Amino acid sequence: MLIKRKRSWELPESAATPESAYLNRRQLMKGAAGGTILAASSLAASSLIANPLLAQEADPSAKLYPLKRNDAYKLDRPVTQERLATTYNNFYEYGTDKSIVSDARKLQIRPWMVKIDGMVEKEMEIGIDDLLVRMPLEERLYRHRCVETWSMAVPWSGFALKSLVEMAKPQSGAKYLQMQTFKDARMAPGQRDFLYPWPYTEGLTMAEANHDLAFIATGIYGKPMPKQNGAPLRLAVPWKYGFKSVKSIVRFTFTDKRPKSFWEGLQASEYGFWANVNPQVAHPRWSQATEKPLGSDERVPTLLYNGYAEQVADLYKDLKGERLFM
Ligand SMILES: Nc1nc2c(c(=O)[nH]1)N[C@H]1C(S)=C(S)[C@@H](COP(=O)(O)O)O[C@H]1N2
Ligand SMILES: [Mo]
Repeated sequence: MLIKRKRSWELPESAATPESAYLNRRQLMKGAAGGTILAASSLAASSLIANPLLAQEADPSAKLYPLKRNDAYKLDRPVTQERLATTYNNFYEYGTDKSIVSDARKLQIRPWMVKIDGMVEKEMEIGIDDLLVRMPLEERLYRHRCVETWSMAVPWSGFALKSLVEMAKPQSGAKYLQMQTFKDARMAPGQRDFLYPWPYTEGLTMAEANHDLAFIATGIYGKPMPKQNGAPLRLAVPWKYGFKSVKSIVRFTFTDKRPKSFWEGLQASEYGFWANVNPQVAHPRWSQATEKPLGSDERVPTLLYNGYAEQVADLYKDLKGERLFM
């Protein structure tokens, strides 16, 4: 059998060689903007490089944005530059390095049907634009901490996950909410790699899904979600490592069985179901004590539950036997 690659790699590998891809990109941008006289065509090209959002086709939901910010969600640090948060991405469907912006253009975001199934009163399917009309949309400032130790702070647009749960009317026996990314190798070349357990899957307990902080993001920086960030809808659970925040969701399944996530399926000894941020619990191969905000030259201390302990610690008080931080 053909094994293309060894097994202890992936997320970790980029932790070891962090921002090289991004730095190259930045040099490219500098070069493009540096010339004083630019022909019209190269001017257009350089603005595409400088702002990948411009390089995407118009999003039919664009008129909904920007949304009113909910000031209850505050940051303790500056907002990450838009250009960094929208060009330095993890999206394995489009490749394992961080520079997947141009590959992600293959993602077709309309029509986009979202299925809600499993232990619900009535299974349903709803198009993204109908869903956006039904949900209470707002903007929130959230931190994001990748297990690889880079971090960012961004304004997400979207709605509380609990609003979707309410619409779904789960049965009383439902214990977990499983969320899945689309599976279509024609628009996601990475999915041709059969060593990964596609589709990307994540899950939360019902208590987590109903927590105020659990958010479905449909935009960022006051605009519809760029493809590379997980258009047209992705999860944002800021007290957990970034891999929990599954992108480009097509299915929400209510179930009484704990979902097995993509990363658990690959390497259960390193990536678990809970994945709550804790600076004192090291990943088996590196420390989680500090992090590097995108765009910063210095590492800063990582906080318990990524700074959201006050809001979420209670969710876990009766779960001491669980591996909550992996
Ligand atoms: N479908 C899917 N969702 C995903 C991933 C992925 O590879 N595929 N990567 C995860 C990881 S590891 C992180 S850190 C965040 C990155 O989100 P961003 O690119 O918007 O910063 O998306 C998460 N969601
Ligand atoms: Mo991540």
